[in-house]
Amino acid sequence: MPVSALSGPVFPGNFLWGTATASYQVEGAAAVDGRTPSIWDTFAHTPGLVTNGDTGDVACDHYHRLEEDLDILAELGVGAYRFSISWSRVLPGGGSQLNQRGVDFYSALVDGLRARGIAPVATLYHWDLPQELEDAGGWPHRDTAERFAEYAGRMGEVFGDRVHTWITLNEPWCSAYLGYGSGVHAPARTEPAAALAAVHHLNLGHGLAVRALRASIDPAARVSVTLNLHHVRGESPGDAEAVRRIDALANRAFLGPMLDGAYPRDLIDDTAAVTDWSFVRDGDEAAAHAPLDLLGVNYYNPVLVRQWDGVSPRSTADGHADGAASPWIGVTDVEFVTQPGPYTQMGWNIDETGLTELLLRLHRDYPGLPMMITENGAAFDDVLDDDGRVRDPRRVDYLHRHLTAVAEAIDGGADVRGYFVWSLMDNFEWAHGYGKTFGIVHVDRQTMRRTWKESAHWYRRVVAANALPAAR
Ligand code: IFM
Repeated sequence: MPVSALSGPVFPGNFLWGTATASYQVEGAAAVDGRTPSIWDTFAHTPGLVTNGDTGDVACDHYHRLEEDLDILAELGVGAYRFSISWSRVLPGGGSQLNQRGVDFYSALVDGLRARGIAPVATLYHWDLPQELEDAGGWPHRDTAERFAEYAGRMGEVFGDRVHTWITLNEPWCSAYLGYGSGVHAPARTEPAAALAAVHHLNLGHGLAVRALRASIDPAARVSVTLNLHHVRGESPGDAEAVRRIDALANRAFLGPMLDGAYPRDLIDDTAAVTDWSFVRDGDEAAAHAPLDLLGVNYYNPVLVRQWDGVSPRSTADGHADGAASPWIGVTDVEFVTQPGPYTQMGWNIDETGLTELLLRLHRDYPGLPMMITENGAAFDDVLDDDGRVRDPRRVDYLHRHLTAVAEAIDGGADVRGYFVWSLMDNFEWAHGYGKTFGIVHVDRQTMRRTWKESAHWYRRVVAANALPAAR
């Protein structure tokens, strides 16, 4: 890779730089203009489920501060912005009647981005299922996949001439395993078989949605899905079986149907005690396998596993196992090993080498498929100093490391087309509430005032140069 005047790697000429957010995490206006509750409204309003009793009722008030936030994006100089559409804002109750006021909000967002030369990247589902669809069974129920495809088609009809890239699902791993397995996410169910049925109906819904989108959008628009693929390492060569098990559940459960048209046999065998997978009907795997233009990759940290000896206390340090139930359905003989620091505010270890390795693996396994980093970033306990500055050198260091890792993957042949920082601004970090701050822009919880952190100033320079500085 060439070296810039900044002396760090230069990215390819058409590399897409962006930032990302999600509807429930930033919009607020939860009961405004016809929006109805999603499973996250219900979850957040259930006492004890979210730290401090925080909710997304107001979030960052992005709904009412759209112009200000669009101007921040323009000043950052990013080429793209990844946001998500709240299903229950545009189709209240998960029904079929379009809510014009909800549509108007996203129209203003999309048009405001385009007017500023920023490409809209729209995620259709970032975890906020309309509550009525959960009441009817949620993702373990086949009908939800069909409803999702209908919703996708409607969005394609409305925004299909203006959205640059569509992402069907964000991190279906979380929707299925954290929502229905460990229950630390909405809808807080702890039903292992239902979690695997949810995996399947998310895969199916994705494939049906891709087809529905393609029928209505500009043929030049790209269609993608975002997966939080886990880069799984074994503690020693003897842990290969543990790696295979976790890779099957975390990664191949989605990559298999979506990109290869079949569930991996080992996944079906590993989970045979939990379900017989009879919810997979003839033709479903082919339906889930819809050609994609891009694969969205979210990366935060690698995981380290080993075979459990069955005697010593079993370690579950995977960063997600804070509920009583496990998200790792059917896995009783694998331990998640605590990795060396440093750690982010989430307790996630910082190790960018996993990102290079993951991208090179995907490049090997799916050689013709371009990729985009649709999320990467870190939470730290940032402080707004008396002089009005937020000094966040650890975030700058994290971003520099991970962008260097992306550059190395590109050097190794991986076709990576873009990078989106998670997140544009501090926001509602799900069950952790507002205490975990990922933003490059600080949001004052009382006044909603936005303040650029030093990482935002740094990112602006990187975007402008299309290159990294040599030193962090
Ligand atoms: O905030 C989340 C986001 O919604 C999905 N990916 C991971 C982020 C950090 O936890």
